[in-house]
Amino acid sequence: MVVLSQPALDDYSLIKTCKPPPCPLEFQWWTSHTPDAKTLIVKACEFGFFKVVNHGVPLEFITALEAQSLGFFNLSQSEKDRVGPADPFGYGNRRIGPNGDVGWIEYILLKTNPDVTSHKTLSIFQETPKMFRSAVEEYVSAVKKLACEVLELVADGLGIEPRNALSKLLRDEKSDSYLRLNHYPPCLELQALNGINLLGFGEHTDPQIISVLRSNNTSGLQICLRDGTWVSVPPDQTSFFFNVGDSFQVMTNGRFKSVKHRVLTDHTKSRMSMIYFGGPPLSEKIAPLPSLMAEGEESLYKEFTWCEYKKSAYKSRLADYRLGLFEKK
Ligand code: GA4
Repeated sequence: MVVLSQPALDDYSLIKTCKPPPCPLEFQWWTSHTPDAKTLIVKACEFGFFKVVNHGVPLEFITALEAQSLGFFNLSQSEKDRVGPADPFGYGNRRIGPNGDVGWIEYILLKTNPDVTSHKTLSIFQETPKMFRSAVEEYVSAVKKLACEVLELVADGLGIEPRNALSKLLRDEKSDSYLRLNHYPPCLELQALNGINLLGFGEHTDPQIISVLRSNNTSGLQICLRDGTWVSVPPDQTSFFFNVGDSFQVMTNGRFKSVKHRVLTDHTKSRMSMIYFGGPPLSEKIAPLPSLMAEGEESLYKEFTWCEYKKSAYKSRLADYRLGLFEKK
């Protein structure tokens, strides 16, 4: 039996935060009821991060999954450890990825298209109440539908035909998409130290096409602006936050930006977030869409498949600039 010791408090990065910086101007708000929604959504993707309101995902799906996840995180450590450590699927505690990254977090990472190889996904479902599996399934299918609607609107805005050219990658039964349920406990040890926060999830970009995040009403999520400033995203438990992933940046030859983000822990309140990572099938070639290329425009990136990118991502540290290896010099 291998027993992994937990990292000590000194192993976590401490972040000194001054006054929370204001919300950036570029921060985009989008509603499907706006007539020029397709233009706005393209602008939002160029920025790389936006919030979707009036999304149509039933509130009961959101609250059911939050309650089921909390039920799991409230189990004793030994019960949770039965479905860990994350490999990358399953229950993970403090360790993120296979290369030494740590954060003040515990989580469940699941494949959304279960197959026999994702044994950890199956074992989580076997170890938790039946309600957990149905809450995951209902939530994922509603959020995936929303992500596909957004991708179709983006396709309209960019003039990509057919309009399901992007969304079909997420709808494909072989789509390599994940659901991540994150629990950031409050860090009581740091309560007395005003202005010092623990890093819950270190800075990174998401490798996939698009990520859809919903959190409870606790702050912590920050995004990095082009000039390197970190800004806090005000929490909004009724909306979904979208971010462009590395693959989407490549598919638009750098026009859309995969924005760096991170999570700082709150001293007093626990933060819960659930993120759907929409990825293509493993064999999909990730390359700029021909219809988006101007005459004579060259791809900024070497050719690669999603499988190759993912393998390379799992050899990297969280904060690494993963696309660097695939850029044409
Ligand atoms: C970041 C986005 C998703 O959470 C994730 C993460 C994955 C993991 O936690 O297993 C990675 C990270 C993420 C990128 C680099 C590698 C892989 C941890 C890590 C150090 C599930 C994903 O797809 O990539």
